[in-house]
Amino acid sequence: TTETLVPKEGLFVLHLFYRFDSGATPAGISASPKELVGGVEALLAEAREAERSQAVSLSLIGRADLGFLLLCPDLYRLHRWEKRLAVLLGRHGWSKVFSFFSMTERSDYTVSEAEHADQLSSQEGLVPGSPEFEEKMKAFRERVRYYTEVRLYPTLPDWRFFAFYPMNKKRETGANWYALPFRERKELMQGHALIGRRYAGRVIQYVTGSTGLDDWEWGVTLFAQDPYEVKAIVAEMRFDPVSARYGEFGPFFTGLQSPVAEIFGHFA
Ligand code: 76R
Repeated sequence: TTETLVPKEGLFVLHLFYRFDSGATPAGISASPKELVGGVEALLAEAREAERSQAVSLSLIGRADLGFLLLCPDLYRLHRWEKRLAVLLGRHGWSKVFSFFSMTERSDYTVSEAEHADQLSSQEGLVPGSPEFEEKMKAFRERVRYYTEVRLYPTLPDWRFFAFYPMNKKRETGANWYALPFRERKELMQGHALIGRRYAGRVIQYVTGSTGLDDWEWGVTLFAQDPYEVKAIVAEMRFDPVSARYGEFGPFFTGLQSPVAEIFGHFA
C-alpha cells in the first residue's frame, strides 16, 4: 500500500531485541549467512531511505544478542518493515526477546522564556535589557530550540556503547507523581535536568514516550563512548528525588552499536 500514518509531531520509535536460538535451527546462520547478512543490510538501508528515518543495528550483551533501533515518521512503513525483518530473522533461527514501541516527544517541563528571564533577574540580579542579560537569554533560547528539535527529531550518534531500559513514574499512595502539582513536578525535573546536563558530551539520552503505546511510560535510550559514563549517570540519578522516589525501572538491554556483518560474524 501507499497509505501513510504520520503523527501530528514527532517520530515513531521501535526498539527490537532478538536472541539467537541455536536449538531451533541446528544449522544456524551458517546455512546461508549471505542471505541473512545481505537481507538485513538491505532492510536497514531501506529503513534509512525515508526522510527523517534512522536505523541502527546493535550487538547486545547477555539477555539478547541482536538489536535494532528504528525512528520513522510513518507507522505503516515502520510496521511493514518490522514484519519483513521478523520473517527474515525467524527463518534463520532468531527469535524476539523484547520490543518497545514509543514516540519522540517534547517535554512538559522545559523552562519558558518568561521564567528564565525571571530567574535571571531575581536570582542572578541581572537587569533586563543589559548586554549580559540579553546574552544569557539568547543562549537560553538556543538551548530550548535544541531541546525541542533534538527531542522530537534526533540524530542518532555513532557512539559505540548503547543502553536501553523502560521506566514508569510511580502512582502509589505517598509517592504519586501524577498527583503532584505541576509546579512541584517542574521543580523536581529541573534538579533531574541539572544532573543530566553535567554529562553533556559523555552521555546522549533519548527519552521517548510510550504511554498508551506500550507497557511502560517511557523508554530511556543512552549512548556513550565509555560504558562507565552510563553506569555513572544512572547511579547518580538513582539518588535524585525524581528517580529515587518516583522512578520504576524495567529490564536493561546493553551492547554495542555494530555493523550487521560484524554482529552476525559472531554466529557464523
Ligand atoms: O527540557 C529538556 O528537554 C531538558 C531537561 C530534561 C527533561 C525534561 C532532561 C534532561 N530529562 C527530562 C525528562 Mn531526562 N533522563 C531520564 C533518565 O535512570 C534514571 O534514573 C532515569 C532515566 C536518564 C538517564 C536521563 C538523562 N528524563 C525526562 C523524563 C520524562 C519525565 C516526564 O515527562 O515526566 C524521563 C523519564 C527522564 C529520564 N535527562 C536530561 C538525562 C540527561 C543526560 C539530561 C540532560 C540533557 C541535556 O541537557 O543535554
